[in-house]
Amino acid sequence: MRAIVPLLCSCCILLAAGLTLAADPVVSNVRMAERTDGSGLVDIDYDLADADSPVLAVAVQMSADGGAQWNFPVLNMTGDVGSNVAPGVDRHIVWNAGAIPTRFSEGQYRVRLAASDRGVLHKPHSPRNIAITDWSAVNWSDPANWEKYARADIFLAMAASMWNQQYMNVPIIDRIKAVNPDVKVIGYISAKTAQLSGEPAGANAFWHEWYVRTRPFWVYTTTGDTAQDWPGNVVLNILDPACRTAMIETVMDFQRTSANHFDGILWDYFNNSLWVYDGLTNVTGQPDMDGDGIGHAQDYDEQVAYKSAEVALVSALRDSLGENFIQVFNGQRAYSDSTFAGLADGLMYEIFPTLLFPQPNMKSALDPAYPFNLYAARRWLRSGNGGPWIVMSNPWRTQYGDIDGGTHYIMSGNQWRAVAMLMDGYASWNSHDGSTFSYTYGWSDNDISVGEPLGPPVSDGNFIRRDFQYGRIELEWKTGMYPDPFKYRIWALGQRVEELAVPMHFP
Ligand SMILES: [Ca+2]
Ligand SMILES: [Ca+2]
Repeated sequence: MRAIVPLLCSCCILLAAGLTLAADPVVSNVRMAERTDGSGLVDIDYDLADADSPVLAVAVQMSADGGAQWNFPVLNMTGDVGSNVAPGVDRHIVWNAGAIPTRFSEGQYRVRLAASDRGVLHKPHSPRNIAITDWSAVNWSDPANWEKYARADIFLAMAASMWNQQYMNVPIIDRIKAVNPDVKVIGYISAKTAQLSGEPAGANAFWHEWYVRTRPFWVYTTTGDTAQDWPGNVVLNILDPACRTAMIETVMDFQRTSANHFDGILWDYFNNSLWVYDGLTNVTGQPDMDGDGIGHAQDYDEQVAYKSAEVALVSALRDSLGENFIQVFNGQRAYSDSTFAGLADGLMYEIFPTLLFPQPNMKSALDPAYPFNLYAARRWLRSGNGGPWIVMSNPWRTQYGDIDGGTHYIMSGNQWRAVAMLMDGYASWNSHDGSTFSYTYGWSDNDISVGEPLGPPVSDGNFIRRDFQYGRIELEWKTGMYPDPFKYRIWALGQRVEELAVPMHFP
């Protein structure tokens, strides 16, 4: 069928991603040459050294503009590439460029290799729409994690995990940024509660300090009980300016004194009124923030004051840490309140797309006629700090029977990436370990690079398409409802690189 074999310039660029211990990987003598036999094959040869690692993870990155951007699709590579490459001279990769449907003979092509002695593949992804949401106690002593988490464009981390006794004086964020200076690291902070687990002196250093400083501002219920909105989480009276000050000063002190300086924080979370988990078994009465004997849910004045307090909290943090300190909001208020969202640099959509959006929930999220659609919400946000960031995350796990009768999990992060590619958001994968509300590290099984978008998405009936420098995405609505709202296909250089059409998927 095809094709003109591309003209190529080769160039050797080294990228050793290993950071610590005795010997870092070294890539050298990278050569790229097109075969002259008309086969369309291109040979990429290189030397790989590492004095103390028997195998390395090697990823290819390519540029079509002389090295200005490394977002050219890396397709059809075989040989000494991937997770288990032994060091040695004349490592060999075969690139079947001739099998790529799109002709791309013009351009200044460059190749470089990223080698990791921590097993991390630094594959290109473009556009920049990859998030990591991990609120677990990550082992930050493991250098592999510095590399893993650096691959994202934005990382929603647990602030208390980097501000605890073990790590508060260890510059984890600097180590992550040594791999990728562009990643934004955002720390999770509670917008309205303190954890009872923070009470003991030996508890997590941040949560303990938070507990001590906010202890005077506990909310009680209409029956005098300690108000909680989730088991073990005491509600704080953010209506009291002194409470807000205590919260913000705690953040400021750790941001200043710890070795871990976040780019911003994630407020968890802001709603239009206090939400209380209805499965609480050990709390009587209703939260009563203003102490007038009327429970929050029935107290309109209290709800109005609560919403004002949320604005005051955000504004006070901005006054204290500056315009350039990123604030991302979780919670349903900002999803539908454009004025409030205008105070945020980003929004996190938790359990996306099940909160706020009316059924069909995913279709509503992308429907320009629905007033709180994702395109609209993105326009409400601040954009001066590199954003806006709309992060879609969901730890729930869904599965389907595939075309061969096997059982597969739907990788929701891949689905959210399809959405992110349309509306310039950020997709978050999850480990899907099966525990509810467990936001833990996940990554795509299929890194994709198609370059930058060339324009807005175009809709035609049940189809949405968006073109990129080196590819396109096509989405076709099914029910529009999570967990199987749409089919989609992603193409790079005319080659299908991912498709989900339950019960079929590719690759
Ligand atoms: Ca090594
Ligand atoms: Ca009240």
